Amino acid sequence: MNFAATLAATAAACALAAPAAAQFSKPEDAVKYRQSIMFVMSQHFGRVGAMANGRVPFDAKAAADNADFVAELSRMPWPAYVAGTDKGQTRAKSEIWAEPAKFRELNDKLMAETGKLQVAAKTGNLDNMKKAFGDTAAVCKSCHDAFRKD
Ligand code: ASC
Repeated sequence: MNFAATLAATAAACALAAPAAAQFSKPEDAVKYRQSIMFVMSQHFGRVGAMANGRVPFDAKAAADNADFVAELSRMPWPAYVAGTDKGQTRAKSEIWAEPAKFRELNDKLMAETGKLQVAAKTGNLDNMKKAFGDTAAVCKSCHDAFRKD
């Protein structure tokens, strides 16, 4: 790999590895923050899904715009899984903190798959988007199955 390629690869790796952390003055704020992001992400992902599943007509511009939001939002929740915030109004399982490498791997997978969804939505091709939507939803589900109560 030449220097420019190494630099680009390092920058990309850092972008994934170090999401900007928000500041939380109390544990409940970290819980509320991550739940808020997950909620907004689900609203935008749901709009892509409605098109992927044929519930609403495919609108390439709306699909691309929503997929952009999903990809951006997918980078945000992880720093809010602050140690000790598996108590109170949260469905986060303690396994998140007991198995951090597994949790981290699924965070990374979500960011990777939503990146692919973003690219797929931009092609304007419904079949591409359906495939990427399914792959992304599968990552949502595997993380929820492992790390979310009920
Ligand atoms: C959504 C949403 C989730 C995921 C998940 C995919 O739209 O709110 O939690 O998709 O259901 O399996």
